[in-house]
Amino acid sequence: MIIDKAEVIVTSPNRNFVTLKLTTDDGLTGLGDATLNGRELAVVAYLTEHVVPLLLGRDAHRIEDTWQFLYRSAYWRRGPVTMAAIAAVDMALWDIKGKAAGMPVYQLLGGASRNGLLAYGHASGTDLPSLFDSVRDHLEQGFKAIRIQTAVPGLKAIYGIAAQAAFTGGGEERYDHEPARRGAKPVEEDWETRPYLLHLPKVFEAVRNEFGPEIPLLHDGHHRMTPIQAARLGKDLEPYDLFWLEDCTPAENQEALRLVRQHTTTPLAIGEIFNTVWDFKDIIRDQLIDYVRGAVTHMGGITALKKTLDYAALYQIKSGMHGPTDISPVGMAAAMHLGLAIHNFGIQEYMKHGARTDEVFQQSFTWQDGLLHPGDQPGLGVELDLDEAGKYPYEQAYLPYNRLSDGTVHDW
Ligand code: GCO
Ligand code: MG
Repeated sequence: MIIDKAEVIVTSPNRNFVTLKLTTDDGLTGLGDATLNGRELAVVAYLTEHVVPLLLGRDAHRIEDTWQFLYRSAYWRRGPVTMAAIAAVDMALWDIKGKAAGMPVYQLLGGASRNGLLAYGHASGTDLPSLFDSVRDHLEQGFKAIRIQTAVPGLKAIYGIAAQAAFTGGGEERYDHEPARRGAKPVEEDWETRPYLLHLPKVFEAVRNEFGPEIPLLHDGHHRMTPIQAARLGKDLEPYDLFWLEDCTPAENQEALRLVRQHTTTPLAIGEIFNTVWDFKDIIRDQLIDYVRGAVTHMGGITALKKTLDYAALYQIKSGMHGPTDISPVGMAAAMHLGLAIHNFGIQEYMKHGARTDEVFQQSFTWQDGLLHPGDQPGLGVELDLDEAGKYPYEQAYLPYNRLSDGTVHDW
């Protein structure tokens, strides 16, 4: 179980993915997801130049020790690049340990706490009829919880709306609003908060009238409001009983959530851009959120996110792990194993990957009756086809950014 080989694989079947593959001297392999949307090559360099040389010769069984070694020996801690690199190593080592034990990773984490993972999908529309069609389509696919994003009158292109998103994947195919666009520069989108605040409650009222009170509905504010704006939106949405309002304010200022919390009972979710337990420490302790949005891929791996979620459990705060298409099939598998094992699972975000991605990554998860399950293959249950991956070299892609109508750059 000595790490003999460490390869960093970049592939772009529908979008860019960075994967770490570790091989032990007894021939076991493990995969880890290190994809950081729009900054992929920074993680590739971090891994290739500074992590791979340190891994060779280490005991693959020592997951905690390797995590602590990579985190503490760098001296410069945290940050999305560092933590995505550590996450990839951590996932790959759990994958190897599972294969060595002949068990799926969720068994090593304590075994299943439930039959499957409630997952939500992304419905969106430029107007009510197209939004309703998208909701119906998700219901037909079996989703039992649905995120609602809508265009805003007067704004041309905003986050999360399928019909407004550009093509991302080599021409014929595209994700349902995967926001990163291939090209040398980020695309500019537009934003104004006032029309959004006026419009969104009407959309939720219409959706509740059409689809009834039962279905859990979610919404992503994508960091664009001030605390007082977010507080007002939370209040205005209370009649529509949201499962959560996500990223209502920029995540850096955690104190903002205290103000939002004082004004509304709409549940709050945050943390997809957080990268360590320290980002969550105060807002969990002060019970300012209801769901932890951290991704295994960006929070330093299974080891670190499990600790964060165990801490959240003390306060009845649940998981809501990030799962858009920029989390690779390997990162998604890690999320599913962790979500199946922990007691305080809340919901899992689930955006289907494109067909080419599913050919590069052979996966063993199942999706049935609105529930995800990671499957029972030893390890994480994902293998990477190197020949397929090699067909799709890296292509530069950036997330868009926002400007207000007067030209000011705004949170996207
Ligand atoms: C979500 C997220 C994503 C992000 C994306 C950026 O809730 O799924 O907000 O859609 O925009 O991960 O790379
Ligand atoms: Mg989000």
